[in-house]
Amino acid sequence: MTAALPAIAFDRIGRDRLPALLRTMPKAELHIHIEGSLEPELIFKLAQRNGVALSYPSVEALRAAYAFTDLQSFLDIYYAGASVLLKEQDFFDMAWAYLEKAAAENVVHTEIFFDPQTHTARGVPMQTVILGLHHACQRAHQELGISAKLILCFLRHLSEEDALATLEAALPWRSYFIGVGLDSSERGHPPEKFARVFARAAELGLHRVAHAGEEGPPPYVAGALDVLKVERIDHGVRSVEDPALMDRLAAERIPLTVCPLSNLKLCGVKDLADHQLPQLLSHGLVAMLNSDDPAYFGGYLNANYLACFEAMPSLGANEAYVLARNSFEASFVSADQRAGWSARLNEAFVAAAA
Ligand code: ES4
Ligand code: ZN
Repeated sequence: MTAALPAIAFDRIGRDRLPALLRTMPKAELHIHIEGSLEPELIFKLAQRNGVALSYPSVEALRAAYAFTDLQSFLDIYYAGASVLLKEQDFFDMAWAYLEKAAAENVVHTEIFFDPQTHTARGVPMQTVILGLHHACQRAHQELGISAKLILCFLRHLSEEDALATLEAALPWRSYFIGVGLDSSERGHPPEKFARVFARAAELGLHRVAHAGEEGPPPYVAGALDVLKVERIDHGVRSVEDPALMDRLAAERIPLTVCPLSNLKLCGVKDLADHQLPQLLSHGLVAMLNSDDPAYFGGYLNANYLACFEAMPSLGANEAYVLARNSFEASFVSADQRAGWSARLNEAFVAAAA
């Protein structure tokens, strides 16, 4: 339950005050691939520390290669970047760098995706991956006051057998992650391919999310709901192509973790002004903004909020409030935690409107 205000009437907060409000409002981030937070500088530092050869001569040359045409063109370079991660300390350093940035942007809660198969396939033990990330989350909670949880993602371009084996291999650290997700190349890999592993995750009491409707068609969104029994859809922007699906998402209050700068960089939309976000919001969907792979897509969470509010004239203070409130509603946390953050959000907006 979200702490309710009688009506949302923050129109009196002028557009000129939105950038500061967007930066300072408390919010949750629910769609961030930790390997996508690896900045070129850290890639080079870890490559040197671990004696890994990179195919780019410099940080600048690597960054210059970040010109993507679609999801696959990005994934190729993203998996290459992750090849520098070998030791527990590497995973810790990567997550810590993200958590420091998130805390500085007033992200009070984050649910972080990680791709174990990207690492175990290179011979990195599961324990190395999970412990490095877990210790960063634990320390960030203590020292930065940010709540951080992990979601284990399966790579959909690999087989379901591989996903099942990955889930079993992670079970010794079951208490260190709250759910499972599904990412990587969407087209040609429908959700139905992963029915058994998601059923197993449900049996284990894990939360379930899946990327769907990023590049894939609306039936992939419906399939993720019906077959994988996911509680949230990651991206889901192509749902706007199916009016019946839009009605269902609104009626069932299925959250969509929308990543606008990602969609822009991967050419899902030509311009942010063309993005589906205003349609999703006007249909009453539980959408919020997220950074996806911030080191690759040109910005962290606040950059996503600022760019959208600048590019989309229909977004004002009411929408800012709804997006942040949705981020808490969609979080996998206790009702008490949600209520606490929602109350802080209300205070911030009431103060801004006074
Ligand atoms: C991803 Cl943007 C995106 N889509 C699907 N899988 C991913 N893994 C990392 N970023
Ligand atoms: Zn993603």
